[in-house]
Amino acid sequence: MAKKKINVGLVGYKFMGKAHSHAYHDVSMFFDMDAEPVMKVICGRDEKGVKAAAKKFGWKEYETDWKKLVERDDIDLVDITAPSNAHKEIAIGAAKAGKHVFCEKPLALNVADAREILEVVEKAGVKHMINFNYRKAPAIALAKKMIDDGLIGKIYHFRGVYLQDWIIDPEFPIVWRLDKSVAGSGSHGDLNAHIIDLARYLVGDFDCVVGMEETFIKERPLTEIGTTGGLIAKATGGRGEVTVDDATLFLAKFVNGAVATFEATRFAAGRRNHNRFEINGSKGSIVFNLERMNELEYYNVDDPAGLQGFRLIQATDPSHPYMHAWWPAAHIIGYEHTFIHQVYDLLQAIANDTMPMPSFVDGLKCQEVLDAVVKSIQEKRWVSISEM
Ligand code: SOE
Repeated sequence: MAKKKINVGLVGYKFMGKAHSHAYHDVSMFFDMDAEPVMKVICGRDEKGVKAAAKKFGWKEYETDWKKLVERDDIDLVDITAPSNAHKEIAIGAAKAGKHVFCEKPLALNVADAREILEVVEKAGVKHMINFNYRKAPAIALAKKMIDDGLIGKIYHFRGVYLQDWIIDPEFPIVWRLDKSVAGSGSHGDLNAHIIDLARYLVGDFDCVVGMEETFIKERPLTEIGTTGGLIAKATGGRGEVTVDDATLFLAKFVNGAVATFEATRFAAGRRNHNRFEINGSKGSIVFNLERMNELEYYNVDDPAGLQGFRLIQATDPSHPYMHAWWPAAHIIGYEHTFIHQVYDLLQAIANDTMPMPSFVDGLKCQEVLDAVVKSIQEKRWVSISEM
């Protein structure tokens, strides 16, 4: 039987646009799919840039207006990789036009907007997925299975850090990720969003939080128009105010009684993309570090005395999550593969009429924690998630 074709319209063509394009391009080469993605249309405001991206990434056509894209009859799925302040309008427009929606994190600039987006997609009856791609790293999916199988017992601690250093130079210019009106927040929404989601996935729902934040460099050069790409940009002569946090740290309690610490910063010299967590339970511990993303450390309290210690599991065996589709054991995979796994889960869910995970419900729950931390900083107190 011919596979169902899913026509994709992608908004955005920079760092995340490229990662998503690559995922659609490669997914059916490796995974057996119930549906086939068609890289139909890529959309961006700058015609020259989007036209070049369409050619380079393999999209059939391009558009310069997302409103036209979402109204097209030949699009089934709208994928949003534009900056955070554009998520709400595009996601709502796409859902109202009957399209399935896939959106980059964080879902919105605040809880009220995230809630509105969720209401609209649910009312429209479309599939929705948020791109918390680290859930799809085989080692993390394996950690989830080990926890669900009871291998580390009752969880006591989650200790998460997401450390970067790409803006440590005070002369690095103000790109959109440093502009509150576009990004919503700085390291908090960009990096804590990921580790909050991982904590929810692996430990459970949050109960309450208390946090602190710092903006170390309060003023920076402006960005020369057209020079932004990924995490690079050129400075102009003018200067402007940095309106987001450089670092946000917080403590949390989970509903199941576990406790946690979180730290997100863009000022950890030498830490380029250090997304690491440790989970301690009554029967053992699990440690993950994105810089060694094919590995998972596991400690079992029941190992014989005298032989105890952390063992290193290579999460590359064909029996590990997603790894059947790739190479023989220990032929490692990378960052871009997490997007392929995410897109695989999304397309399979659409083909089989199920809701992909993580969905916008997870996007909203993450936003509630993000906003609760901000409220706790503003009001200098513990904030319960139920207040949000
Ligand atoms: C930049 O901080 C960034 O690309 C984030 O936006 C991503 O979500 C994260 O996966 C890596 O770092």
